[in-house]
Amino acid sequence: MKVEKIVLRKMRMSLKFPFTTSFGTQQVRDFILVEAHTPDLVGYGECVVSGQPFYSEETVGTAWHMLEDFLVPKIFEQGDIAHPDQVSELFAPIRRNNMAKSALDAAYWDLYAKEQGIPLAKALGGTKDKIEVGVSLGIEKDINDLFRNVEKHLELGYRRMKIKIAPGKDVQVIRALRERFGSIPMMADANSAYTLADIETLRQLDEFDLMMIEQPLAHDDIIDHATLQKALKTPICLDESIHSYEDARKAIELGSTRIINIKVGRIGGLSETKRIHDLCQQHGIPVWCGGMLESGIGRAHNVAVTALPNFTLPGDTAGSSRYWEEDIISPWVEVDAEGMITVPDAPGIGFAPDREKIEKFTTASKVVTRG
Ligand code: OSB
Ligand code: MG
Repeated sequence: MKVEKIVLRKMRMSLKFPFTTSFGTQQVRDFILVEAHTPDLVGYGECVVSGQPFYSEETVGTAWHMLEDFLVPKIFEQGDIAHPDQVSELFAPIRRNNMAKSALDAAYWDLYAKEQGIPLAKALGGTKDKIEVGVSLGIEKDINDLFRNVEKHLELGYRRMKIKIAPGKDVQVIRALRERFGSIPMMADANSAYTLADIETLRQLDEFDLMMIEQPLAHDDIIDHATLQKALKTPICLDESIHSYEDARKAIELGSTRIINIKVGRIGGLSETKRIHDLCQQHGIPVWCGGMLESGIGRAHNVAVTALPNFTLPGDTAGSSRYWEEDIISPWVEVDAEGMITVPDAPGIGFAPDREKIEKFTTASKVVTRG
């Protein structure tokens, strides 16, 4: 891939709604877009950081620094990159900063698929034409707002409801939803709001037949989760705790998780996604694709990875219109009445970037040319 120019863009978009989790509320989405230009084609990647280090330690500022001062220079020092797997290999000596790394990995994967003239899903080894999706619903002050949100997304066809929980907004909320909506496919995501001292509360959730409880305990834990899993019927799904193939291997070995939420940014890219996907498949651990409130670019990558065969549970990749008044791709990611997204068959991510909208939401940019 003869990349001659890499463009970094700081982006700011506003969500249609404030999204509240156990670690805070966000409505403004600050993130970074990466473009890898050859004379003929452009590969796109989204760096799913946010303005604050609450979900992970990375922010727009730290990722910009890593991209500008280390990752882009490293790519340009290297001769030609023939396959996108080489991007993560090249970055391996640099510790962590996975979201920053992932943005370039994703741009090279898109570019690679475009050069091959095949959809990104195919380039990754995807086998599905359509993917099944659910929706992640934030914490609401008034339970009636949550009821309305669940009702709306059931009507739209979404295949499962993920309910954000936090201490004081857990057992009562899930019970109220079960009483109102019956046995709909439902799960809870705690974003690390509990400790083993809360085991009784977490055990009470067992009664509601949830598909899983996502990341109940600390963001960096896999030991206490193993203890908790032994005390629960409901499967635990790890999100924040898994940053790599090695993390996944150890968590599986310890019995800390029965399902893994794969977020491409959190684990450092699409090549690592494939490795973790394959590992989980060998161990009978289903995976699904998590979300970071992505713009259309990151969303398109999520659609592509979900075409891999062991993404057997509905992901958080809701349609563009759930999040945005204006998205930066055309067409938008759309969910049909059965809660499915059709995997595009155009080359690369298969959704055309809307250059006008990209410019509109760019707050700063930097062009780096191969020296
Ligand atoms: O824990 O999965 C999470 C959003 C931001 C940070 C963390 C999480 C989430 C979501 C939203 O749950 C998923 C989405 O709709 O993109
Ligand atoms: Mg989560």
